[in-house]
Amino acid sequence: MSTQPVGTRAYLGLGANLGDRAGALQRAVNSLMAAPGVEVVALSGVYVTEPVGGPEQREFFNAVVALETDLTARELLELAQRLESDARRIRHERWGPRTLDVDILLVGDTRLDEPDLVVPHPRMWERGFVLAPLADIAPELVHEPASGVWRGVRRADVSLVLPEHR
Ligand code: X6L
Ligand code: MG
Ligand code: MG
Repeated sequence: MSTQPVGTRAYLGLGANLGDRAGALQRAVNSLMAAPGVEVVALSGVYVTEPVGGPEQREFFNAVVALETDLTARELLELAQRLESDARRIRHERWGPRTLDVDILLVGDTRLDEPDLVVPHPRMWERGFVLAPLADIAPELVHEPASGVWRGVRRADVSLVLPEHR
């Protein structure tokens, strides 16, 4: 039995490198499942990834989730920011450690170029910590490296789960 509306396929990138990293990613998935107008349709594996950019900091856990949604990219950004705020994300320095990061990667064929929201995410195609998990659930979108492995990226020993629809 389907619950929520379905519409556009969207992909969100999740990252965390402070506190309970796996817990933060799973709570984000749970909140997305509970959000009106959003159905989570696929979860990537969880990857342990070397931090890119910013200060010396702990390794990240990264994952990608696929949604079917009737929300716009802008509405998805507001939802993403609510999840970050629920995770008590505090912005110290640029590219610094965070309890939860939720990035809008792709929203159907939406193209947006606004000061606070660029879709598709302009740097996603260069980042192994996005492409490795994205390849799990949308391999047709990803050119895997000739070496067959993403640098600085390995599978974590934890997985995300989809809670039952309510
Ligand atoms: C030169 C200078 C080359 C800066 C790259 C790349 C900066 C990515 C910021 C860069 C540069 C970012 C994550 C992360 C961040 C994450 C991992 C960012 C924003 N977020 N590293 N670094 N996972 N592994 O989610 O993406 S900060
Ligand atoms: Mg990010
Ligand atoms: Mg972000």
